[in-house]
Amino acid sequence: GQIVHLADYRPTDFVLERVDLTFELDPQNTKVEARLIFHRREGVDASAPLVLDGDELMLSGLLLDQIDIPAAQYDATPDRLTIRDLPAETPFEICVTNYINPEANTQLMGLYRTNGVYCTQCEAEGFRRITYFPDRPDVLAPYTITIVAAKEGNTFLLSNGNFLGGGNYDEGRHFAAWFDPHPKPSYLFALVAGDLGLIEDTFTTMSGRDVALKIYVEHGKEPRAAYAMDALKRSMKWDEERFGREYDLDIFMIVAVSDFNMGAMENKGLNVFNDKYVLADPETATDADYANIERIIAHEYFHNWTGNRITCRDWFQLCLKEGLTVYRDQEFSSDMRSRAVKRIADVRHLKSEQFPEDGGPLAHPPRPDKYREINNFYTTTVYEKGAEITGMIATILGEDDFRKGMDLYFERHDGDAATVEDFVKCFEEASGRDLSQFFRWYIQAGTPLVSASTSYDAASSTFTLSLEQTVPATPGQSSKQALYIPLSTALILDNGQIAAPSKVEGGEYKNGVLHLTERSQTFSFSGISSRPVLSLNRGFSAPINLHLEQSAEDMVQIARHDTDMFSRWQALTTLAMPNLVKATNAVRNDAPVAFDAGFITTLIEVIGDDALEPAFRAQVLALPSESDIAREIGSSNDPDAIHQARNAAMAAIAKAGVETLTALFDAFEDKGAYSPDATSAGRRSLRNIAMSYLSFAEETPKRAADAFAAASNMTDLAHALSILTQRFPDSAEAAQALATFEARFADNALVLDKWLSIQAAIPGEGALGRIKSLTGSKHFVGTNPNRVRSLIGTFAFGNPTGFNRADGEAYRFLAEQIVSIDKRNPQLAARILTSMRSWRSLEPVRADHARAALTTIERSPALSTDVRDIVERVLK
Ligand code: DPP
Ligand code: ZN
Repeated sequence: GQIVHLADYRPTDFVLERVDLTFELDPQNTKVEARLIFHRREGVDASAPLVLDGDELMLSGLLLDQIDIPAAQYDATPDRLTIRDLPAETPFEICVTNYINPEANTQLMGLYRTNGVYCTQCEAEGFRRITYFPDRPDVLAPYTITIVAAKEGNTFLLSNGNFLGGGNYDEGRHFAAWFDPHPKPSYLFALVAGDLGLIEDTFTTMSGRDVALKIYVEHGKEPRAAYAMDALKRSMKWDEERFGREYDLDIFMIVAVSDFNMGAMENKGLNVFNDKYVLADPETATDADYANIERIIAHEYFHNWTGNRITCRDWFQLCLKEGLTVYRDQEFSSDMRSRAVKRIADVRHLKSEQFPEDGGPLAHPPRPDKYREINNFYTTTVYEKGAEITGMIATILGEDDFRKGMDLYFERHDGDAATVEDFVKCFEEASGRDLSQFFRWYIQAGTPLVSASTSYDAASSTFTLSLEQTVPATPGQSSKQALYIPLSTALILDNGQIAAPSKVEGGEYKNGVLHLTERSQTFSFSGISSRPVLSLNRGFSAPINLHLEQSAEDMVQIARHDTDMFSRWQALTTLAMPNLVKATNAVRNDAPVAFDAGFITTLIEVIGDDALEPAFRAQVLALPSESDIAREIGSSNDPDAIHQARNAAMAAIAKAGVETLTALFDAFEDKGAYSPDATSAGRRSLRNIAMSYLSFAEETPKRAADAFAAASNMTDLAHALSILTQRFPDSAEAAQALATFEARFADNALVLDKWLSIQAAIPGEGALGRIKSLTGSKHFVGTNPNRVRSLIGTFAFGNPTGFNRADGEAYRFLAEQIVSIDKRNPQLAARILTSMRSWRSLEPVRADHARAALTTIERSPALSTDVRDIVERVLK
């Protein structure tokens, strides 16, 4: 793995005009014949050779314009094919033949087998595991695909584009041909062949074209694809209405497979999905599963325009398609569900996943300028911070200019492999604004800190807000420039109204948004007749850490009365945090743990307010997570103390609020048929979190055991099982429920993932032994990424006390697992290893154990580039 630099980008020497691939599928010996038409790019030296990428390939045949190329004219290694003396001016055809072994492909990159189905994954660099090719995103061409396979076991032969035709081939074999007229890069290629069940529908586009919609799943699971189909149709409609984007082929297919590294893949016209994000019914899927399916179906569909029609020039531009497409799927979910609740959930996710990445050894800009292994840049920074940046453009420009910029982007760059600069330029032109300072968001890593101080002068009716921004140093970037930070801001008066200042000086303030552009900037608001309460960064308009000295009374005022629901939630979180930090310190010092009564009273008042939607109240009840608290404390963390402190807070809230919580539990019992809609899901989430609290006020597992027995859907069943196992791990009820659950879903791997992850999350000393014994369970299949993520991933990412046990045993266990997983699936191993990224913020004993375990990984022979890249950066 050599380091690749953005600065080294240059276009290919040869232009690819057309691709024609023929596959003769065989589980162990698939023949691939690639006919590629090239011409030399204008101005390129006539002596320049054609260099194609490969990965573990072996060349079997090579023709130039249908004639054998002499051995002296080319060099073939497993990862490169170099051909010399090619025509200077005229187009020519290269025909490469090679054989690959799908069954031996455990990396799940390239062409592989999953449950008897042939399937591909090519993003980012998987296509070069199929054939020698200019495998980079700026090489676009139309593809013709012919698939030949045994009829038996391969009812469906699928690829990108429109179906051309098919029929019998020879004894026992048949074929199908596909043509994708839209020029595309190789990472969007897909092939699927197998025996699958199918559900079908149609969608009529805004210009009146009928598109055939097909979702392929394992036989017998067809009914569980209905929700995905519904989500797909809603996505198609939404993209027409919101962004004017219409689908562009006759057919759109989704295939669900059980072994998949990512969540899903947006291959042109043939999305391949991890089955976890397609299959759902009330008995087997939780509300969160339904929401994820809706979101990811939409995400992959939206890529058809943001990613496929307009792709990336190089992999440094990954956030061009991912940040924008996450922004689009977030907007979609907000329109389908509750916007405020969606925003709260997204910010919670951003803070708990992206902020630690940005504040640790793996920090990188959303648009990095170098990488060693691109697979390691499918990160929450590229995706979620990328989406936040898009959202900030929308905030700075306002809705109309943002839409104009998007329209211009689609119009100007359709068919292009574009850059982030191209994208931002469209918004500059559409709005007339200079976004050059704003662009720093893409190229500077680190979460900015904005410190705010305020004063009010009654005599002049003036409110003053002083802001100062700093961006912390991150690996490779010691000094940073000031960012352009849009801060949605309101001054709230005594009567709850938002003040309308007569004049604002010190910078731009428009439509409720302050434009902070200097390192230090003071805004003064005139005509404010009484001291207002400041509500800053409303809706989390910028992804920053905010330090604002604000009295508890002011925060309570926001929590009770702000018109912005996000701000109300944020005020309560801000109130909670010092309580949780103080309690953690008390636990560590064996001092009594106490909580501010005002905070608890306000919280209980808000959750008891029936005027508020249940899903919002559930978000209010969900305290900052243990990792949020660790991040707030920053250094020398003791995960056991944090856990105890957070539990003590839940117990104190449960004690003070037992009547309200019991009333919520009783009032929101699910009656009637299950519906996955957001309102119903919100009612369930409020009732379930109330039950979690009540488990802290009760001595026995009775309530949870009864709820487990009474549950009529997976949301309630899994939640009851979580409470039983987390709160009463040694009870007979917990053991019984685990056994019942296992027996009832013994043949449903996706549900058994929940059984694995619920157990992997049980805190405390016993966790490691439990994990070790579960790795021997017949339900744990080490080659399946979903199983590995459910058990090992949940343990490492989602069980702070169990994983960070003080003797370091769990780090050593993880190190062994990483080295072993790496041998078959480097991408998966590297991803799980990122769970160690915050080791330096642990107290010294744990940190030493963590370093030692990481060092054993680093010294292990034959590491993949994926794992080597992560372990070296984490240790640096
Ligand atoms: N399939 C992944 C996604 O959609 C990578 N493109 O984000
Ligand atoms: Zn994506």
